[in-house]
Amino acid sequence: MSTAATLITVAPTGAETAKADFPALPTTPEELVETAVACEGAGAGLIHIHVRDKEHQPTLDPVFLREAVAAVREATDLVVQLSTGGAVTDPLEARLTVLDADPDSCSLTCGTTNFGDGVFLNPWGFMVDLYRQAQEREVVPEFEIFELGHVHALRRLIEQCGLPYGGKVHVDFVMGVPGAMPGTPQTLMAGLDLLPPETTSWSATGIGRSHLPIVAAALAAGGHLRVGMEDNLMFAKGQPVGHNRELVARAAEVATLMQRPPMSTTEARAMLGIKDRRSR
Ligand code: KMH
Ligand code: ZN
Repeated sequence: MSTAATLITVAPTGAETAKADFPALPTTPEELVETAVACEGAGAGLIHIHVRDKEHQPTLDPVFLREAVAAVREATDLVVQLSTGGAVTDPLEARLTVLDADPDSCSLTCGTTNFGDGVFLNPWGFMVDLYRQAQEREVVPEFEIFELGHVHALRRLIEQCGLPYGGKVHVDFVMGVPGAMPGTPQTLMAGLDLLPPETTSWSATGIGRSHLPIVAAALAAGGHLRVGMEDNLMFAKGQPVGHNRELVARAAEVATLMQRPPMSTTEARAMLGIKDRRSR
């Protein structure tokens, strides 16, 4: 597992925050592209996208998804990852259709979890369907871990279905969701101990106030980082995030101090085994 440079993923929008509550959240296509360009400039290598409709509501509309993928691909060299998690209210069938938008990568959450007041459903059959479709379409999944048991489910998935397209296994720990595993270094270390041997890289993100402790713990343990307004709306106590670029720039600064500077998009594509779709 190479840990020389750091992959910084930006998750700029998510499905949980309302535009009316947080106007700086990028929700329009123009804001998404502007954010992607700025975050690439600040050191991001991958963008995890949730799309919003014209009323700023989360949507899995295939037209919006395709347009978002095309626009970000046109404006940046970032690895384009679409969320298949959507919002907790999205039906499983609609979440499977996300792959029709031909992203480079997709999220694949390795089990059901409490998610605030809701339940984020990822039954085994859905995980297998999504994984097999991603393999067939040569889309690289990022395995999302919200609970420690999800790491064990990932083992089972790989045992049953083999490796992803590209042969790399990249895992992302999403820590500190209310009702799911806590965002603590101790929990991260327990998760790392359970990772399947096929794992080639991993990253972590801490929700809310666990953000900075998880940045530090992940870097110290040789992992990569995910940051962004999907996970964290406060830059510091009393200081809301003004732009996703601020979170990427701070992560890049900490990573550089730790002798783990941000990875280029070329390095990110190689590390994750991404198929090149850029010339289409
Ligand atoms: N919005 C959450 C319910 C993902 O993007 O794959 C799910 C989520 C995970 O954000
Ligand atoms: Zn997401």
